[in-house]
Amino acid sequence: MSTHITGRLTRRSFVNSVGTALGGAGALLAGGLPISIANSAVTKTPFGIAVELEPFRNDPEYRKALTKYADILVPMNALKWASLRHNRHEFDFNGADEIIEFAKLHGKSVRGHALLWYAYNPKWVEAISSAKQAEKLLVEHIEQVVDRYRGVIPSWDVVNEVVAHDPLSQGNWRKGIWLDLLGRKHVEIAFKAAARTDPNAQLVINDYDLANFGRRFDARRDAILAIVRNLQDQNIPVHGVGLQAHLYAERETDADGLALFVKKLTSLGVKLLVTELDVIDWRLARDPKRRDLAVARTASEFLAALYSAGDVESITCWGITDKYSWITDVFKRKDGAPNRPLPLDRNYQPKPLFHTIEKYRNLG
Ligand code: 9MR
Repeated sequence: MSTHITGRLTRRSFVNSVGTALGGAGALLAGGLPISIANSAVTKTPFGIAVELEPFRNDPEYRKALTKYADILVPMNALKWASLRHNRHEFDFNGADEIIEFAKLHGKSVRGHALLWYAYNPKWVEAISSAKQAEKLLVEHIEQVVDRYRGVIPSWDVVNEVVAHDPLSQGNWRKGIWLDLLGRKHVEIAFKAAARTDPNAQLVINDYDLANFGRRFDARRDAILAIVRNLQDQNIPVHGVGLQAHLYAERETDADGLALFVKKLTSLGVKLLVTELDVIDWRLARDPKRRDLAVARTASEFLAALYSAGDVESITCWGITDKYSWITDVFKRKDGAPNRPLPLDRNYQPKPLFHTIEKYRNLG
């Protein structure tokens, strides 16, 4: 069922009330952003979970795990263009609203994902052919969505994956409808529209493949830094960089490269968020116990590099249980064994990855 554009969902007081509901355990971050720390001590890094609608609606154990473990909920797909914009004239907020109401009920904060992405756009958007139309549509979309959740979603992935997969051979920018029609200023347009609509929101640039050894990874980190500097040079607000952290267990972490990246971001006054953590285990040996340890080790090396270099504002996993993960669809194992990419197993029992994340969260 679709709803017409109806303006704001609820009161600004929702997010502010989270801290109070927790008996004063809510924290105001440096940027003045309230964040729920329902299950944690004041110094512990908040933990987020990306929520898939299907199990959210149908699996009571899944909802229990969200309630038990998350400080922050992130609609995994429900705020993407293809979910919201079935046609040009209507917005369908139903899925996102379900998750956000649940968050509200359970005192969780929410992150929004994502206002601009080259992928997962509806066909009618892909069919747009003029720059003028594209800009109007993009600005209108961001204004409507950010305004509806003003005071309810304090942190947004404004742009997702705008850096090319391989900047060395492709140039810095990701090809796609927004770059094709608007050029590199599509990023500026998006951040400006988000900032204008909710001046209190934390605005984040989110991307993948930023953690490993190799010139492609160096180039990707440099491209992110260049975009952040460019926005800042024009006085366009950008508050955070989201490291997706879909980590491949067979790749080596570039601890020094990552630490340097964090230090540069910190010196630019930009926060660091882990936004989509999971570990791709398709090439690990089959034995589940050893595999779980290797998965945890991969995450540990990544988190150690980050925590050695600066503050981590939040750690969000792209799901919570191995029962539901995009990795099962995209990175199937040759031996047919089920993937084990997330903190809880299929029976919702914590795995070594869970304890590793806890260990770093306790470092605050
Ligand atoms: O996990 C998401 C999957 O359910 C969707 O089908 C897919 C397309 O919308 O997006 C997946 O999430 C992606 C995220 O939005 C951006 N970073 C990569 C994630 C995994 O593909």
